[in-house]
This record gives sequence, C-alpha cells and structure tokens, in this order.
Amino acid sequence: MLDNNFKKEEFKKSVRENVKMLYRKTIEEASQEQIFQAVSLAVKDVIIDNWLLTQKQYEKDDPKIVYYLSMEFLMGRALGNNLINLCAYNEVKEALEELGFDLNVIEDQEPDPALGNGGLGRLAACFLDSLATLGYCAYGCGIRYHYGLFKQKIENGFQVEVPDNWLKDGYPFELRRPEYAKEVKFGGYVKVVYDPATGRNNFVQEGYQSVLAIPYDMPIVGYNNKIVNTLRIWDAQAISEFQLDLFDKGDYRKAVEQENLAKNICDVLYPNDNHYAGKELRLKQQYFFISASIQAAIEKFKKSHSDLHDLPKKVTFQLNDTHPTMTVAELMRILLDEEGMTWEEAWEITTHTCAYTNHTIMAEALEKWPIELFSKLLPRIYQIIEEINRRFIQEINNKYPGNQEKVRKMAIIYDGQVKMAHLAIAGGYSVNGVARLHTEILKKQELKDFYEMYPDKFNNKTNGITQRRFLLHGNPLLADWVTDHIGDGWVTDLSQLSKLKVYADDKRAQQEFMNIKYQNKVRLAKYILEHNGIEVDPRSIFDVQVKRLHEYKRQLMNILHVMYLYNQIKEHPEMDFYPRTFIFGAKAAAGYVRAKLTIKLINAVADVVNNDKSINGKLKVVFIENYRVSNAEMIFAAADVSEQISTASKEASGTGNMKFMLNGAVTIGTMDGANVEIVEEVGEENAFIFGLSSDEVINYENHGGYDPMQYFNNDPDIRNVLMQLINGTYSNGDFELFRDIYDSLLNTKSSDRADTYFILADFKAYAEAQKRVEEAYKDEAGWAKKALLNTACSGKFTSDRTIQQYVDEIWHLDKVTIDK
Ligand code: CJB
Repeated sequence: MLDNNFKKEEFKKSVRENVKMLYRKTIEEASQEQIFQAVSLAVKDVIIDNWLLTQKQYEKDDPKIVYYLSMEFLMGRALGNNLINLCAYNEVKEALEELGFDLNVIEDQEPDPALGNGGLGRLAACFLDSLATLGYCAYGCGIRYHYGLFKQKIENGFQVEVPDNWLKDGYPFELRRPEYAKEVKFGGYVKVVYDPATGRNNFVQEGYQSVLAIPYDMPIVGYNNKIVNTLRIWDAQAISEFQLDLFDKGDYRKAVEQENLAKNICDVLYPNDNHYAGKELRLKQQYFFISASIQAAIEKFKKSHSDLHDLPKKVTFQLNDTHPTMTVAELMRILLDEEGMTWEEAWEITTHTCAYTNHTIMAEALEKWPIELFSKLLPRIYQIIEEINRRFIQEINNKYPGNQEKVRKMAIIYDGQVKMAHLAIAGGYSVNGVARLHTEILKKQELKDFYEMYPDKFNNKTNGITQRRFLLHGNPLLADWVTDHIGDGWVTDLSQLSKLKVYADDKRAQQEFMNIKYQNKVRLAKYILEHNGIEVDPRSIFDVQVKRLHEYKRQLMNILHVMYLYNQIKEHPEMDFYPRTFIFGAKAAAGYVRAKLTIKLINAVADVVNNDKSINGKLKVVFIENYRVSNAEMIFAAADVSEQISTASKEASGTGNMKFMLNGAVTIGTMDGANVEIVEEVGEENAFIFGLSSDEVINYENHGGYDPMQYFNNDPDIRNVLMQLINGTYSNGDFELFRDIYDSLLNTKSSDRADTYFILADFKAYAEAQKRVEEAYKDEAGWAKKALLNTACSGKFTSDRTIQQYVDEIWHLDKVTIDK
C-alpha cells in the first residue's frame, strides 16, 4: 500500500467529528453537502501536515522559486483530485461507503472553482499540478474572484448567464492569511523629492487611494511525494477598516472612495476568452494582484537573502500572457523607489527575472491600454513605462538607425496606447509560444521584428495536460486497464504509455479498450438524459466538440456539416449511414453576440433533427449545458471523435485535443496548434486531417484573393445549407433569426472580409474527412487500433514534460524532495 497518512478508522472518526463541530449534527442527519464539507476538512487536515513539511523543506533547501502569475486558474474541483494525488482515493471511497456515502455523489457537491475562462486558465492549473508532482518550488498567484465564470443555462435554445457564487457555502480548501496582507496604491500623482543625502530624485506617490490585498492560500498537492505547493489568490479589502484615523482627520470622502474601490475589484472574472475588452476595472485587477504578489515575493526573498542583485538566481516571474505584464514596471518601482537602486541595476535584475508566454495571435486579444486611463490609475507605473519606452526606442534606433518604421511597429507606447506585449518582450529574458507551429508563426509573422532584435529570447514550449486529473481521476476504467497492462509508472511518466503500442493489434486488448469506451459512453449518455432529456445511443459514434465558443474554433462549420448530413439522410433515406451523435459544449462570452447565436443555431438544429422520427435516430445533436472542468472529465472519456477544427494558424495550441487523445479519441482536425504534433506522434493514418494549411490562410490574409461566394455559387450542397439559415428551416419560419450568421459567411458588409475564418473554403474537405471517419469506424478492429494508438502515443502531451522543459530552458529550478 502507498504511504499516504490515511488510516481508515481515524478518517471516519474525523469526518464524524467534523460534522458534529461544523453543523451540530450526527452523520445520519447531515446533508450530502455537509458531508462534503466534513470530508474536505478531514482531507485538508492531512494536506496541511504535508504543507508544513514542504515549507520546512523549502526553508532548508532554499530552492529557486517560480511565481506563475495568472489572471486565471481554472482549477476544477479539488476534493477528488487531492485524494488522487494523496493516493488515498480508494481508501476514502471505502471509508465513506462504510459510513453510507458514495464518494462520487460527495464530489458532486463541490462547486467547480471556475476562476478562468478556458485553455489559458486550465493550462495554469495543469502546470501547478505538474510543478508540485515534479518537486519544484512554485507559487501560483492570482485573484480570488467572488464570482467565477458564469454558469450557463440554456433557455429556449439561447445561452443565459447565471452568476457563479462559488463561495456561498464556504470553500473548504482555502486558508485566509491576513497576516500577509499588502497595500496596493491607485491614483494620485507623483511628487519628485530631491534627497541631498544621496543626490537622487526620489519619486513619491501622493494623494492616492489604497486597497488592502488579503491572500487566500490553496494547497496544490503533488502526486505521492508529500509536496504541497501554494496557489495564492488575493482578495481586496478596504484599508479604511484598519485606518480609522482617516476619519479623525476628517478625510471621510477618501475613506468612502477606498471602500468602494476595494468593493468591486475582485467581484468577477471577465468572461472574455481570446478577447481584450479594455475596461478600467480589469486594469485595476491586473495591478492589484501583481503589486501584491511582487511585494510579497520581494519580502520573502529578503527574509533569507541579503542582496537583491541575486534575485534572478532565486526567482522567476512567469507572465501567463500579457495580463500580468505590469510585473515588469512594478518590480522596477520596488527596486528604484523602495530599494534605492539605479535604473541600470534595477533593469538588469528585472530583465533577468521576468519571462513571458504568448498564448494567441488573435489581433483582438492584444492588450493596448489608452494612456489616459493608464496614467491616471497608475501614475508612477506609467512614468516608469515611459522611461522603459524611451530607452527601448533608443535601443531600436541604435540597431536600426533612421528606421522610423521599426519604432512605429515596436514601441511600447505609441498612438496613445501602452502595448503590453511589447513591454513583456522588452522587460523579460524569455518569450515562448505554446506549440511548435504557434512559436514559428510568432517568429515569422506576429513578433517578427522582436525576433529579429532578440532571437535568443524566443523559444517554444508545447502545452501539456495532467494525466492525474484527465485519466486517473476522469477515466478510472481506462486508468486501471492501462495499469494492468504496463504498470502504474505512467501516472508520473506518461511516456510509458508507448508500451501499450504492442497491444494495438491484439484482439483482446482492442475489445477491452473499446468496451471501456462503451461503458464511458453509457455513463455520458446517462448524464445527457438526466441533464438534457435527450436519449442518445451509446453504440452511435460520439463525435465531440467541447471548448469555448469562438468563431475561429468553427463550431459553426461543425453544425453546418450536421445540417448537410441531415439533408443527405432526408434525400437518400436508403443511404448506408452509421449512427452518429454530435455533442457540443461551449460557453460564449456574455457580450459575444454571434457566438451566442451559434449556440442557438446548434440547439435549433438539435430540436429539428432529434425530433424527426423519419431518420430513425441516425443523427442526434446534443448541446451539453454548462460545460466545465467537472463534466469535461466525463466527456473526454466517452468521446470517439475529437473535433479540432480551428482555422489553421488561429489556435495557438489547444489542450482539449490532448485530453481527447489521452482518452483514446481520434482527432478530426486541421493542421493547427498542437494538432500538428499530435499527428506527428500518432501518425497521419490514425487521425483525420483536412483543410487549408496555416501558410495558405496567412497568404490569403496578407494578399487577399479569398472569395467565399464562389463556393456558394458553385456548390449546391453548400448553397442549400446556407439558404436554410435564412428560409426558416431551423427557426419556425423566421427568416431573420440566423441572418447574421448567413451574412458573416457571404456578405462583405457585415465584417471586414466575409467568412473571416474560411469555413466555406474548408467545408467540403471537412465533409470528406467526416466521410473517412465514418468508413473507418465501421471497421471495428481498425478503429480500436486507432483509438488505442492515440492513447499509446499521447505521452508527449503531459504537462510534466512541458514543465520540465520550462525548468530546463527558462526557469532553472532546483528539484526538492521531502526528507523522510
Ligand atoms: N488562450 O484560453 C486562452 N485565452 C486567451 O486569452 C488566449 C489564449 C488559449 O490558451 C491555451 C493555453 O496556451 C491554448 O492552448 C489555446 O490555443 C489558446 O487559445
């Protein structure tokens, strides 16, 4: 048995005690939610011992620390994952059974802490899991949003957003740490004070408003190694509660303003994915958590080190996209204003401590803050960025004398805007993309000028996912099967999955593998029936697209193809057609009108198709409400086909693609993001690739020449489907409901260029690839082999590998083990 601190009887006793202490109830009287709280506290008790041990070890070893700074951490539920990583899942399951409870039901009581939107936030969560498991000293730093990403309800086919009050019953795995609170200053002005003693000008922010940042720590449990790292999320509190003297001085107005400022900073996560909205409150959020995190990091460093010049040897601040880029200026501020360093010293330290990850090339995601807004809210920070910009322009001029074009394209402040990506690149020592293709596009296109100037800063780190959550926890049947065949080494070394390749042609292994898939499909079918009231046949092909709703991800192409298939079946009822269930799950940003209309279209098509008795259930369409981490685990396990159909060049990496692959789903996709590397690992014969290449897309974008109308005019199938958007087929005779979608594909007036994401260009190739999927699925053994090989070849895509590469090539952390 694994060494996991769990004694069953003690654990049961602890749960009983917790129920008594928390609720003055016996275990028989408690609700399932109360049992969840009591069980979580019992688990937390074990975790805290290891948390203390880890802290002691870190104090002793003094390893280098990475601070992973991120506006988003999409953690998903903690209870099950913590039990998995403590290697206590089965024991606790048994203990609870003996008490009369089902662990699955107890797990379902936990809200999903959805402090993130999609891929970027979930990646951060996978990284924390891998960092703890590999034994590296890491802090996640973020914001304790009171409302996470909204819950999605579907009403009359439309998305409705419902607030996600995840803290309402109290969250058992967090620890409030007011003793580590930090003051964060907004507004006011900068006063220059000459100090005759040093002969320096000192810069002092005055007339500002303060907010107190209170940290809440969440444990990040490493797998079977006793290491517990920390996710530190900051909450805002009015400082006036502490500084009542403000009232004494009669500055009541300021006190009230500070109260109001604090009140809304942490209210809510902005629900935009791959999209910059430019809201002042978002800028406040950014500075709030960065200032608190960097202050705390410097304070911690100074406790055990005497010379701040050593900071780069002991600390890296990793910026998860440009959202935390304020780090560069905040670190400069602390070193200059509080530590009295010269500009040159401070810059040397900063540019060897910060590193930036780029997650997207979508133009609308680029953060560019108006000077007006920025300088008012953060006068000293703005001043520092101005000076960084002045010196950076000098550097450009030195390198490219007289080349104003370079300055225009690369300056940090230009056209009345502060460009955060430019600041992140100039202020750090590493710039990485998140898949090979993405990094190449950054170097050759989006960040070409910067790559030319700093080629050594650029590197690739292909994303990864944690197998602990997405196989061991999410798919226990397959996890056990894998362990039966190759042992359990894969849990911490996913490359071992390649040992499964020898079973690819083994009839029995194939049958077992597909039988597990079938059982997972039954589990999902049950969920769909309970949540959607739709009956789906687990023997049909489960074809799944789950991810944020975005035009570039082309859920629209998928549903248009379903409409096309439906037309085919209706026209040729005798046609041989393998039953298929198209499953969608997606949240659209609350203000993203076209994305929301696409959800309506999917549901409208579902309504018509699912209720058409004449097609004998050959085609079903399901939109799973409120797609999130917890139901994702179940969905990946049940998928036959993984839809990864973004317009080539647009999806930086994708990580859902990896979760499907790990669970034995076969990819239908474009050569985009990490799909390229997935196909490289599994072989082109074990995936279904179609569509324009990224070069072709970029070429159209740079040189024009794309005409979607040509497809409409020349292809009756396409025309037919598009006409159905405006002839009432899916809208009870309403010609207008879906007109915006129709226009977006054909009408140049409705957007810069019609069909921005090349749906019509790729449509027929997609349909043809789907035909190949169907043919392949009919060959049972052939499909089983493909599915099994997808699992067997997915080893590269563990976040353990990604993190080890960050460690080896960017962070240079020291590995820590807990002394026995
Ligand atoms: N990504 O989720 C987001 N939000 C953004 O604002 C920008 C990018 C995604 O990040 C993932 C993790 O790197 C990528 O896999 C994905 O392609 C990208 O869209």
